[in-house]
Amino acid sequence: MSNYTAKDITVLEGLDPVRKRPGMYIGGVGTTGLHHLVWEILDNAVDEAMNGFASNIVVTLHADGSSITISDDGRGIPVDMHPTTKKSALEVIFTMLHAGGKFEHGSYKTAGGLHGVGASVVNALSTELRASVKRDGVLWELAFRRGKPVGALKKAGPARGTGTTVYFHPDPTIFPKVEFESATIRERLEIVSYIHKGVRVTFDNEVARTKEVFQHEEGLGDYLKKILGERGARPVHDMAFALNREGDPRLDLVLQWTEATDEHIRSYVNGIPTGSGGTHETGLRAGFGKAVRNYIETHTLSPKGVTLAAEDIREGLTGVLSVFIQEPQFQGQTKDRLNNPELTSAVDSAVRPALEHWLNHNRSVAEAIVARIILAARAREASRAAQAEVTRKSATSGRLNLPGKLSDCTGAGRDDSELFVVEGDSAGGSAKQGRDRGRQAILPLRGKVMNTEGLSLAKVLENKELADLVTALGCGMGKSFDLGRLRYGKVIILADADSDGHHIATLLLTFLYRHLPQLMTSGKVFLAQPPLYRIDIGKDTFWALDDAHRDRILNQHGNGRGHPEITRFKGLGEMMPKVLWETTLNPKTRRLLRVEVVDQIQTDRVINELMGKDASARFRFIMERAEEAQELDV
Ligand code: 1YM
Repeated sequence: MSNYTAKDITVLEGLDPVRKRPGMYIGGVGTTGLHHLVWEILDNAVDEAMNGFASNIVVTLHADGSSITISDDGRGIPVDMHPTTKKSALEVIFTMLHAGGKFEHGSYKTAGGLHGVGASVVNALSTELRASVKRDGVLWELAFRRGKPVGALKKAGPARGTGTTVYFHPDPTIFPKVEFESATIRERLEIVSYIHKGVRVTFDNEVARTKEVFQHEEGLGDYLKKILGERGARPVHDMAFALNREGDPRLDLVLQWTEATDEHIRSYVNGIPTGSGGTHETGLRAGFGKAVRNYIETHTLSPKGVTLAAEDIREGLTGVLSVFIQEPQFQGQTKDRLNNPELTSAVDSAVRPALEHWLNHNRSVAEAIVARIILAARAREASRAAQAEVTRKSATSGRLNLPGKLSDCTGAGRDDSELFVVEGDSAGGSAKQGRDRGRQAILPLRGKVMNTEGLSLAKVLENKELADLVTALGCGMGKSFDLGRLRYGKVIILADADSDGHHIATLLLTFLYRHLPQLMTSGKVFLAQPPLYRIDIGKDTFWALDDAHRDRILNQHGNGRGHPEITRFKGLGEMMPKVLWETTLNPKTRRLLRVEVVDQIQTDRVINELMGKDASARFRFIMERAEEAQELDV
């Protein structure tokens, strides 16, 4: 291919058909058709860069707004004599339809222009076209009017370096409006610089008197960063997945899962944007879908109680796909959907194994992605029911009715206020009397809270206790969750220090983790630590959280100070309001545990495994995790 000779060129026919029916060759004579002329010449320069011979492309939009010059520093279009036509190769390329060695031979024509007719079509539809070639130390020039050569190929002088420059002015008798849109050109050039990494593309806009240089060493990786920045989407993993496959089809891909709620994929075929997707995008979705599912199955990360849908895997996914194919077929109103059926399996079978391999070799990244996907699935299940709940609520009353058994706080700004979710009515009574009513609210829950693991939000909200809790919190749930509407600064679970209490705390945490996960991850959920023992030694009183704590206190303070008096509380309800205040409620003396979700996948799995089994094991697990997080002395 690099040893091009004139005999490689195949001649088909002259340019009359192009001028007679321009729409057949460029799709139409409107703005899109007009810009096709630019893309055709640009594609030839880009091909030269793609094949490794050019590294600079300059596009100049001239001051008249209707003429363009494109140049590259490649080998220069060949100028030698064509044996059968006795014309220079340069002339043949610009005057013969479907002419060109590279279209028919091993090196493929990658341009995405309609019918791949290239330079001769642009020439046929231009009042004036000038081609100059620097090759073998000579500057060659050949000019055309409406597709016909004006004079012979001439040596215009000596030349340093090599390259091709094409100037053209579209024919106003063909195009109703000959005015280029600089934004359209700029956008295409920028994309070219992302798709063909390293190539330096300059846009010299003489209309606006601006000059821009686009060059990206990281190619699509840089493009992805730009898209993430523009969309304000925070990645859920550091390293993006990147795939670069040479061959047919050539395929370049970058993927990154983000916290955004929608999917955002941009795709290109031969450098042309396919805004309506098509067969290549279908293959991409099938490929990453299967890769992720395989990974989840292989590592038994499937969440219980919820089935992963394709939309869960796609949620927050941001990516760019670029493919190069021989004969693209475009479809749809705006011809921006790829229709080549073979591309679906080609892209699928390229993406799936590569992504699966990458996930398996980047386990922490993979786990972050899987956690993101499981979260999406849970939120989807939750939102369906939440939607119904919101509808029901607003149908029955215009505003949120606070539950009757909530003893709300009377003053305090929201950040200062606290909601204590308390087990049982009698404990609720002590807490209500012992609290600082200005800033502390009490919501008593009757008896055991239901186990919500694996339940849909609709089922969960049939439970009065939990529905009341959600109402009191005020922040909604599922897709309508809004942390800004949370009515309290802290949500504190206050349960007995015994195993029943632990069970209830666990059930509540399970509910919050599953159905209001953002509340958990925002660090607003706490566990109160009521004492299990009161220990009086002499004049001193100590409070112990559990047996071990009791023994430590006795060892430290009990020696030689008379007989310690130990009282075990049967429950919070037994505690005098004043004692409850001193030990558990008073911010100056109490200890709170902040509940933190350190590792979502782990937490998800363990909650699944533990719920339904031994309650104390569950609680131990949650306490351990809570203690891993910072202990608070408020
Ligand atoms: C501003 C537009 O057309 N550059 C360009 C075009 C060609 C070559 C180099 C080239 C290609 C080959 C060999 C080859 C073209 N050559 C042909 C044909 N820039 C622009 N730069 N030597 C030079 O592919 O073998 C068509 S375009 F047909 F001669 F090969």
